[in-house]
Amino acid sequence: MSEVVTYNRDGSVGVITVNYPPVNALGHAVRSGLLAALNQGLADAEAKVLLLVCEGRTFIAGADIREFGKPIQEPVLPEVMNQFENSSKPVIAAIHGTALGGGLETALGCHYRVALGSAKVGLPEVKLGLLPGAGGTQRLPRLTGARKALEMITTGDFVAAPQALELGIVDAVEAGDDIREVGLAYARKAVEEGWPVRRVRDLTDKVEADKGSEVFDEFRAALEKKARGLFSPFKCVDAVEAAFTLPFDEGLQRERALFSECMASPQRAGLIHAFFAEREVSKVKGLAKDTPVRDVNSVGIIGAGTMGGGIAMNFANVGIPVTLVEVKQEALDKGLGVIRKNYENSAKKGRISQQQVEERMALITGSLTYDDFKDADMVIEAVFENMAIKKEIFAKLDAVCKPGAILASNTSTLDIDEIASATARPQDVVGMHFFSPANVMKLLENVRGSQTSDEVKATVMAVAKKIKKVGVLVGNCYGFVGNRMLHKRGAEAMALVNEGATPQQVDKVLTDLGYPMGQFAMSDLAGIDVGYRIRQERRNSGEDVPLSWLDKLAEQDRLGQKTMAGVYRYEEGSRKPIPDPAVDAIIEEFRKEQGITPRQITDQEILERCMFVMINEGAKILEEGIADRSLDIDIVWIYGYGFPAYRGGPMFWADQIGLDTILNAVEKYYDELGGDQWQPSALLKKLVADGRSFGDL
Ligand code: T1G
Repeated sequence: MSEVVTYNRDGSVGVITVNYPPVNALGHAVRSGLLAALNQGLADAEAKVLLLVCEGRTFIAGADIREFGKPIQEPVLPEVMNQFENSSKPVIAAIHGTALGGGLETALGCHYRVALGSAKVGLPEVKLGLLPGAGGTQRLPRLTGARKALEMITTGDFVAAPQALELGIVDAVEAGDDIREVGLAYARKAVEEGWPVRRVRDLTDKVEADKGSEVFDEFRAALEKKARGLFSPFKCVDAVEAAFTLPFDEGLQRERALFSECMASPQRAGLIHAFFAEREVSKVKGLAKDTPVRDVNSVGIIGAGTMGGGIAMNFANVGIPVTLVEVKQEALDKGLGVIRKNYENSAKKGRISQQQVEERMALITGSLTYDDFKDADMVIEAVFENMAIKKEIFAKLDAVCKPGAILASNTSTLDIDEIASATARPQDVVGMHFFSPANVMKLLENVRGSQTSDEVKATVMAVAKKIKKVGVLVGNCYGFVGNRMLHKRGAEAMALVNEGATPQQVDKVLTDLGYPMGQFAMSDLAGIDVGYRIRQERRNSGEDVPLSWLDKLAEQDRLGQKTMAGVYRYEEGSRKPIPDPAVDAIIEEFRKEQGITPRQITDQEILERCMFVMINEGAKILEEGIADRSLDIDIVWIYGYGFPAYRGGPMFWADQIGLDTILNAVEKYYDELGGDQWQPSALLKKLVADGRSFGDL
């Protein structure tokens, strides 16, 4: 008998218990243990009904994702399901926590399902580039009908127990929190009342009702927009459709074939890499797991602008009071007004209640004085990207804030050590770089200064989790990880237009790769003046920053969406970027001034120059220890800039392309274009020489 699955009898109920922390995933030991326990239950004459229950935090949460990509070991899950379904004795699944993927499929292979009121169920395989591969696409529709099954399987969304009851996915929802007791009571009832074996595969009414339905093509059409570039959502529709066109066993075969297609796709590899990477980044290299974390029960924020207001909302959303300081009442009122408007919009969309709007607004207190920060556990500065202003602010904070208060800057590029030098507590100073809009974007790029204490590092990572962000701890350099790479991409994109490409050609190459927005549409969103100010600051500090046609736009007040014209033009009430011949003229004039003869530029060159320059910079970031692992860079780009998760992040994508290909291109552009950005990274060269990848680091 395996130690992860045990069998025992309680009266006339044979109990199969899974105990495989952390989430009872269906690893090989669990699968073979389930079969062994089932056979024990079937051989146990005293057992009239069998009960499947799990120890720990949750019912089975799915296949063991760590096994993917490795040789499959018998028994495969569909085989386990078939044996449970063909059991001569009724089998009851008792669900608590989250029954997901293969976990829900296991429950669907049983004959009855009882759940705690707090339980959730779902088939989230699509989020991993897969589809339910153990009968879920054939059994779920037999309980819910086509539309609900398609919704659940193509979104991967979880369904709460009460709704699962309504949909027929579970047969009963019980109060209480002891799933074993709830399961046993339900199973005893089945014994007393003599419930028969009831196989989901034999249910036909929903199949008959939806045979020939248009719903499959309706979902395909909707996915063309929502799931652009993705592979598995469309395979999900094909698999569910088979439940309505084929007999059950042939439907299972169809599902298996489609599942294998998804398993083989690079998108599955990318999405699973992203799944684990998102969890790995919270385990900071060199930071002991038991590093003390300071309490953060009150937060101060300086600056009630777009960023400050958005940051304030993150804390109010989780019940942490915020003091929001501005220098002028008018700016403070405006900032508070924007926050309220954002909450009211969420209420209008049904995302939060009106009561929550008021509760959250009540947690945000406006102020015009730093004195109101004196009791704050953490203060976050969110003002202009100007070092002098920031140092002045941090000196004042150092004087006002209590000992042990964490002083954080939301700076997106500037030197944390220099900011810390304005205080007597550099060990308490840290960067917390939020991404705009701060109340929406999931990434929080936490930046350690050279003197930032381990406690402060651990605390800002814990705060990221608390405010439902994905926190990544990075080192201190110009632009840290995200913007340092973004600036290289931006400079190449600008140069490509100088040389002959159009802005829309460059943007299309990037959106075809899977970004939600191209480089220049993003510049229009952020504001052309933002980049212009940064370039001017760098020019004023003596850096050699080439002039560009974008500077011309800024100088002509074409600042982007906020002026209805930037790189693109915008119509009233619309954010849709429309190419503007006036910009083509500005670009042409700039080329003439610079003596540039425009040339045809291929999409491939645009892709390589925009993306490989970033990867080369990412390799330098790893060399310098600014990022500890390539997966940290992947997560920064997925959650900070919308890099498509199905490609796993820029560094994972580079590994899939092959680092030798990347290096050859970098060396080619270094020869052709020169410039530090194309100087091949030493690490990249070493990895290629050793035949290794970023993922091997
Ligand atoms: N396999 C292996 N490890 C898993 C896992 C899984 N399915 N799910 C979670 N873990 C690990 C995770 O890496 C972390 O490890 C720990 O458990 C806690 O997770 C045939 C093919 C269940 C809602 O997609 O959504 O079934 O970091 O930090 O926030 O059709 O984990 O502690 O070492 O996320 O409380 C389908 C994925 C698989 C569910 C819990 N199932 N998991 O969230 O904790 S494919 C899923 C989750 C499949 C079948 C197909 C969440 C959670 P460590 P956590 P959490």
